[in-house]
Amino acid sequence: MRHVYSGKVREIYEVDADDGTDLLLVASDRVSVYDVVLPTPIPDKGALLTQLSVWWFGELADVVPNHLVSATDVPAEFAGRAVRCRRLDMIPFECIARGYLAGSGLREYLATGAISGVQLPPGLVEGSRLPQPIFTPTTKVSAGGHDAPATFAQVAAEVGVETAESLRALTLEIYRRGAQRAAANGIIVADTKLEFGRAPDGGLTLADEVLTPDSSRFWPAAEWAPGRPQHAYDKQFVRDWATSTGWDKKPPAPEVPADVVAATRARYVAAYEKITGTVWRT
Ligand code: Q0Z
Repeated sequence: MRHVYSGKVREIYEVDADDGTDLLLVASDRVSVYDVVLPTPIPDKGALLTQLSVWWFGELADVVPNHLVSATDVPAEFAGRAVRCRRLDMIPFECIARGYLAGSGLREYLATGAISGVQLPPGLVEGSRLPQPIFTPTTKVSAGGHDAPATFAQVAAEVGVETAESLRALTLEIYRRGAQRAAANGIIVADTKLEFGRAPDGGLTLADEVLTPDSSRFWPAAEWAPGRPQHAYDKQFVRDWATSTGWDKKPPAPEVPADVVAATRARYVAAYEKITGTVWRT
């Protein structure tokens, strides 16, 4: 097993397989707030997000093939919080679908009236529901830099118009499925970020993690109120607590008290249980 990449809260390893090399995507229990990783882990967060993503791969298997090889054939030290997956030739864009206005999409809309070249009506505010979900890809920028919006034409110029159309259709269909299932259980999926690659046979394949609170904005539907920043389904307690301490949002972050850890863990468990309709173990 060779370590090949570290993100803020996840790692990638290479592992030998019968037919070459597989990747191991390992999710930690670390959580980041205001882009800073907290010193206190959230127990089971890595497993909850990994198992939610694995559940979605199964649910979406009729829409698109995925990179998953096994969620159980992983080293014992990573049990439950890692997936073995096929290494793909990755598409060099983040495929983002948005149904609501937030984050970088909100900033771009306020500055230009459009997001990634998709024109939107005037008068929308932070948290507004969009007239329909839109495909707003971004270029991938390596460590440090921020992803930049890409228009559909830019994606098409790089990967071909046929592939760009497939990416848009798949991204919007996956968002629709996720948003519908979450909404039926009190969770708004404001947006979601997907990664695709090509398998050796050339087929477009869904990769990375899918419809988790780390790759998407989950909002409690009961608290949705356009015109102000929305409450994050998963991190709201820890954000509110961090603000209440007077922390300046620069590293290092303070240790998180046990009640805030427990409330945050309960949110990840609730998201998993509401979306999958199954009970989390332990
Ligand atoms: C996914 C990422 C993570 C940091 C590369 N099946 C695949 N084949 C080739 N590359 C990837 C995948 Cl999933 C790939 N990422 C995103 C995942 C930690 C970054 F666990 N980067």
